[in-house]
Amino acid sequence: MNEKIKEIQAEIEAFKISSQENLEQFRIKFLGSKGIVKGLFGELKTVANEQKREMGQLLNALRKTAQDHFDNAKESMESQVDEDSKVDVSRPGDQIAVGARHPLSIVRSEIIEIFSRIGFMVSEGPEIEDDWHNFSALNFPPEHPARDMQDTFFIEKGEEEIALRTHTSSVQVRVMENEKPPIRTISPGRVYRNEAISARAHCFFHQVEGLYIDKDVSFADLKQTLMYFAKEMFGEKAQIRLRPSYFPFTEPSAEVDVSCTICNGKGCNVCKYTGWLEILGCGMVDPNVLDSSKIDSKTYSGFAFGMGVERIAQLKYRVNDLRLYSENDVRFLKQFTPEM
Ligand code: 2U9
Repeated sequence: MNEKIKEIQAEIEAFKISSQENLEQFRIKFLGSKGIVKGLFGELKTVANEQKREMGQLLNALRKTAQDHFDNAKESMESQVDEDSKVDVSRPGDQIAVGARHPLSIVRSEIIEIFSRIGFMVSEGPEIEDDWHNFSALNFPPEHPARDMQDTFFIEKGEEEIALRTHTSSVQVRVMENEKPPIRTISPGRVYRNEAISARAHCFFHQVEGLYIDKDVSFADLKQTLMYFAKEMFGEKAQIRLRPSYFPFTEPSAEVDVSCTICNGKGCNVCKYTGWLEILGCGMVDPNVLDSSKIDSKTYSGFAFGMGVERIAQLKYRVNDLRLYSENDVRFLKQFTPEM
């Protein structure tokens, strides 16, 4: 038995463990419950009593040799894994390129937020409209030039005229048809006009139009609402002025300027030395428009306004070419979201 133990000792020491598979084979062969070492312990009972103590000590030493061989191989294999994959867990991770919000989206959200703080709801509607909601209900006379193919993209001409909406007032006509006053709503959305594309014109752009209908709504309410908007959007120092204008759907109508945000009204090349920048149009809703949507113009009055989101963004960000908004050049787009 002494000889046998020596042979196995040599066999253990010579066993090269180079893989997880080898390691498991070694364990089963020498240290397992049916392994060689266990088997030798079983043979102890056949050994003469006077040799039992010595053999026991030899077997314990053998078991320790096998266990040490196993533990060392396992440990060096584990450190090998780290060495091979060379993972530096303290390294900062790769940066993930995040997208940026589109400037028109940022400005649209800001406009919506400003008006929602004074109780305006948001209403949306279809971009493809019928003649009634886009023109007739808004008091456009049959011969109005906007009804011309040159100004509007028609999808179907004839009895039932279908076109891409030219303003989001059409959405507000739908609100008036479906809801009773008081109505306080804004309609953000894309609108289409048949224009040649240039730095100052595009065949689509974005609007936010507002409508407020109730008993006793006055022009003073309109002015104060727009003053509040201008100060929230352009800062506490902003002033507004109203110039008379004309729209088929409002009477009286006005165009609204804000004091130049660059020179505070002193005059500079942005405001062309006038001190003022045009930002929106507005007016009292024409009684014909109320009556067309079955809102009694003798009981109710209202004001409305409309603005181009591109125009507001242009003043806020000094973007002077409308085409930039739809070219999706990432060098342009990534400039508007503040660093995170
Ligand atoms: C209803 C009745 C009236 C909305 C209005 C304007 C004046 C206006 C322009 C600003 C620049 C369009 O984007 S723009 O080209 N809009 O000047 N819009 S009043 O009037 C309405 C809306 C809905 C039922």
